Amino acid sequence: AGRLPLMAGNWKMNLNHLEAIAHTQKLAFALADKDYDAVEVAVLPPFTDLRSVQTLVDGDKLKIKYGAQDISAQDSGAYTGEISGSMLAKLKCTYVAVGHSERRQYHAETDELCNAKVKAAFRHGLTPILCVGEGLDVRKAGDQVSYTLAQLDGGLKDVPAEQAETIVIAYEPVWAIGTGEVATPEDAQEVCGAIRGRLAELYSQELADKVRIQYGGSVKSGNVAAIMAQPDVDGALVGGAALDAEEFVKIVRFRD
Ligand code: 2PG
Repeated sequence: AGRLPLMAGNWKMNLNHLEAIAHTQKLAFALADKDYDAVEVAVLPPFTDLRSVQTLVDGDKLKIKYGAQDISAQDSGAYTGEISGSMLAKLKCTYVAVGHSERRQYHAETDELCNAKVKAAFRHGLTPILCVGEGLDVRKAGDQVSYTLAQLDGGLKDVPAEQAETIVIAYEPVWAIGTGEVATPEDAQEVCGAIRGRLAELYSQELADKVRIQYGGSVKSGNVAAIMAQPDVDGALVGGAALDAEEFVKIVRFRD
């Protein structure tokens, strides 16, 4: 429905600031010969690499966007080790991931905290990529849709429509993350379609039709096209395969 696909590379805790420069140069070079108006490309480096990436892509014609992997729910103050939305905005980040399953798992992030982070991102003009998705037990019980929609409801609580219409949702089934086990295109579509349906219930069909919903979990150049062919999948959040610049470029060029 005219949604611009968003292919985003989540570097997780990989690549130091010098490696980030080399990697981003490779991406810029490989994408330079193409007009990428039809696909939006973004990278989510560690905080310590953001300045390096900004220096390379600031004001370029390549339209490689970037953002952070997390954000503090607070705006400033005595929160040792946290990074605020205003700091990310100052570095001209476009996106910020919120509630990635690794944050939920290793840092005990709740839906309530994710909701506060979504609001913090919007306060600072950043676009949240809200990550949702079920673990293996939930999938085995067949409860993936209700589980994921509950995370969606929690993350969007009291978020007004004018903000919600710009959010990106990433459906990432935890059992498919970094495991090499990819969801089938039908699995991805089932939940992504349900997410769009819930957005229509929470807001409106017009709004739901605007929101981009990514799939994430062991996306590679070999499986991306089939996943992207699903009607409610509008992009991919790519982890492991995004660390190889050549492979990530192939994923971005899934239509070629
Ligand atoms: C993740 C996914 C996608 P991977 O954890 O977000 O980002 O990682 O592609 O390695 O499964």
